[in-house]
Amino acid sequence: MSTPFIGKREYFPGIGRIPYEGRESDNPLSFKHYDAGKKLGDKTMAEHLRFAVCYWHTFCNTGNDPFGPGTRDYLWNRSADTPLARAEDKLDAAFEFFTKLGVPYYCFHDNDIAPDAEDVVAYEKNLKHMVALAGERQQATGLKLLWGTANLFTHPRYMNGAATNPDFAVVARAAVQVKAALEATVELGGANYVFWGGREGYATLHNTDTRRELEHFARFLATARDYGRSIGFKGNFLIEPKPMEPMKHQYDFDASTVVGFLKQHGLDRDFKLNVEANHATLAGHTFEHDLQMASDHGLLGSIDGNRGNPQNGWDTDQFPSDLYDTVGAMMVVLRQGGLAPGGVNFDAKLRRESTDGEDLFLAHIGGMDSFARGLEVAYALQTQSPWERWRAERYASFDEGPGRDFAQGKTDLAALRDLAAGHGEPIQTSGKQERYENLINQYLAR
Ligand code: XLS
Ligand code: NI
Ligand code: NI
Repeated sequence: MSTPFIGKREYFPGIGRIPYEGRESDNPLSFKHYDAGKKLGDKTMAEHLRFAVCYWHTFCNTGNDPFGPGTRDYLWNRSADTPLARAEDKLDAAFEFFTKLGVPYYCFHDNDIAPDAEDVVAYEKNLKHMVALAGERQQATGLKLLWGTANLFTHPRYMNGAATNPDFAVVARAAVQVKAALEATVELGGANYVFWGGREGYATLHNTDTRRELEHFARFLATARDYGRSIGFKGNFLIEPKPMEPMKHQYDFDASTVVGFLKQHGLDRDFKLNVEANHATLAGHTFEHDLQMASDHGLLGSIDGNRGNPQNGWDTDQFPSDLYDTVGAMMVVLRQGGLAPGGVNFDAKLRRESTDGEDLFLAHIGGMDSFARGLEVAYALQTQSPWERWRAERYASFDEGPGRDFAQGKTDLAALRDLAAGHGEPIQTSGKQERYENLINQYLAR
C-alpha cells in the first residue's frame, strides 16, 4: 500500500490511501459505499458529494470540554517550538490526512491555519505566511478549498458580538479578519466564503437594541461582499444558520429566518446558506427541513454534515451516521440539481474518548459512507420508485382547470366560494406517510 505524505514526517504512519472495498469488506479502513468514480446519472459520487474535511475539529480540537482539557496528544501540536512552526506542522498533517482519505476539498477559519495575534499587522503576516504554504500544498496534491471563513467568536473581544457588537471599535476589528480571510480565500481559489454568526445575537434584551444590531449586521455583510467582489471573489457567500450556542439567541436562527433577512436587505443575489444538520435540530427542525426551506428559495449553497444527539440538546457535532438523515438530505440536494459550488463539509468532531489518529479516519470514512449510501438510496428512490410520482399526484388538482387558474392568480375569493359551493364537501385524501416510510426502508435494504 502506498503511503502518500508530503511533509517532513508522516503523521499517520501505517495508514495508506483509503480504498473502496464495497459492502462485503470488514476492513475498517476502507469505504463500503463511497466509490468516488461511480456514476449516478451524469455525475460521479465525488461530483455529487464534493466532500470537505474541516480544519478546526480535525486538526485543532483535541477533545476539551467544559469539564476537562483535551485528550488527544497530536504530534503536530507539540513537535515544534514556535506557534508558526507548529502551524506549519499542522498543515503538513492536514494535507497528509486529506490525501490519504481521498477528499477533494477542505475548509478553514483564519486562525485554524495561522496563529492568531492581537496586533493587526502580526495577524496578517501570520495568515499570509500560512496561506502561501497552503497554496503550495494545494498545488502539490490537487486539493481545493471549499470555503474559507474568519473566526469571529473565540477571542474575548467578540464576547458581545462581532458585526453586531454595540461597540464600533469591535465591528471594525472584525473587519480586519474578514478582509484577511477573504483575501486568503481568493488566493487559494476558494469556491465559497462562510459567515457563521456565533456571537451575533444577544444574552438579554435588557441591554440590546436588536433593530440596530441587525442593521449593522446587514451593513457589514454588504461591505464584505463589496470587498470580496472587488478582489475577484466570484463564489457564493454563505450564511450558516444556528439558533443558539454560544449566545442565548442568535440572529441567524434557522434557514427561514436567514432567507427573510437576506431578502429584506437585498443580499440574496450574493449570499446563500450553509445548512448544518445539528444546527437545524437545535432550532427544533429536522436537517431535511432546513435544507428544504433554503432550497425552495434557490438558496441552498452548501452543507455542514454532522448530527446531534437525540438525548441532549446541544451542538454535539457528531459525524453523520444515520442513513435516514442522509437519504433525506440527498433527496433535497438531488431535486435541486446538486450542491456545486458548495459541498458536504464534515463539521464534526471525534468523541473526547476517541484518542487514536486512526479514529479521525474511521470517523470520516463513516461520514462519507453515510452520505454516499444516502445518495444512492435517494437517487434510486427518485429514478426507480414511484416516490416522485406519488408526491406530484398529491397536487394534481392544481395542474389543470380551476386549481391551475387559482395557482396562477386568476381567481378571486368570491369565485373560490362559488366553486366550493358547487362541489360539496371535499373527498378525504390520505397523506400516506407510511407508504413513503416503507419505501425508504425497502430501498435502504437493497
Ligand atoms: C459552529 C459552526 C462553525 C462554522 C464555521 O457551530 O458550525 O464551525 O461552521 O464557523
Ligand atoms: Ni456546529
Ligand atoms: Ni458549521
